[in-house]
Amino acid sequence: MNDQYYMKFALSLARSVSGQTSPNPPVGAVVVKNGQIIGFGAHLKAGEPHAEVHALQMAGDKAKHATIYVTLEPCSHHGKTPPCADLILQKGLSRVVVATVDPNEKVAGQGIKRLRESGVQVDVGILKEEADSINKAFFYYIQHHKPFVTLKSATSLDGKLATVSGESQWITGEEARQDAHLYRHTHDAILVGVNTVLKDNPTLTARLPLGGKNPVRVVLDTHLRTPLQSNIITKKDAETLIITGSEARQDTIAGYEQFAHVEVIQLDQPEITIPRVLEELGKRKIMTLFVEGGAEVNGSFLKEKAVQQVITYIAPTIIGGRGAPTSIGGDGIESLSDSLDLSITSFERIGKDLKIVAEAKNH
Ligand code: AOF
Ligand code: ZN
Repeated sequence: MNDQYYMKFALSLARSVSGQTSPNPPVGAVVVKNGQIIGFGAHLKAGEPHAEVHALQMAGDKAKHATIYVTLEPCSHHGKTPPCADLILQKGLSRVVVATVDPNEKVAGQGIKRLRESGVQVDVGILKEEADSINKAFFYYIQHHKPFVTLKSATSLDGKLATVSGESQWITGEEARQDAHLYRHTHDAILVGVNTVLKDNPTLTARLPLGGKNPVRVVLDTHLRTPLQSNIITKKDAETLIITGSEARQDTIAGYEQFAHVEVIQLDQPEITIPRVLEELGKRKIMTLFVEGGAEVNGSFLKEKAVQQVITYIAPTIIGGRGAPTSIGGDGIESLSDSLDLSITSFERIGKDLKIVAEAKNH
């Protein structure tokens, strides 16, 4: 066995809790001594013990002189939990293998420094790329204090979101729709425009065979047109945040706020702008945002280049029609140099459809 082998295990632990630790990162840790795994663990939820704590607890007294593999630098700060670097020193480990450094300004190399200063061997950068990819939303959030945005769309082969009459249910198949529900489960919030609420009356919950964690439902609704009878108001299984402009009426706001799971955020400007929306969501510790359109909302995210990742499901069907909407609306751009440049991270077949995941360059 080598370092990569154990780090891969730690990374798979981290990956398995991805989406449930916000606003904290998903982290995995594995303790090894004399070629045997004596402890492992993952950070399960913000506010709960870090990965190292679980792994070291499992290892018990055997942790002395052992090696710990951690997917993220052990912390050095007193947060909701005491510093993991101190725990590692207390337990007498002799070596720490770290995949990537924690960019949180409260840590940022201090954890590694403290361990080294106390004579522990620390090796950094084992499977760094994989760890960085697992941590991409956390890294983005900790740096920008705004959510990492994933824009999802489901279109026909010719890029249409609906027919000319607006019919869109369903272009992609059942498997692709299930796959999208998994993303709802792993995201902190899901966002739509009021037109989608009016047209489709979606519930926006994560409906998975084994149950799921519902994201906060966010609706952009400048004039408060969300009906009190819509599913996002009457179905109380998730929180609903309605973002509105400064001209919305106070009595209409009060109508929504009689529901305990509904909150209205009124901006101090008449129009809803995406940077202000992201700022408000960031303040509410929303680290990941799943944007499910429609075309105009998608267009406004694109205009601000406020998109870090794009997930597109493409069905093998052709709809056509000059007036049939494509997944991105808005005013469009004149010059190709203003387009959003992406690189494809994966493509696969899901049921009858194709799924493409692409990441914005330089996000
Ligand atoms: C670790 N191991 O498993 C995780 C770490 O509020 P707290 O105390 O939970 O601290 C959260 C910060 O700790 C988080 O922003 C990130 O910098 C780091 N996360 N560190 O040593 C872990 N989840
Ligand atoms: Zn820690």
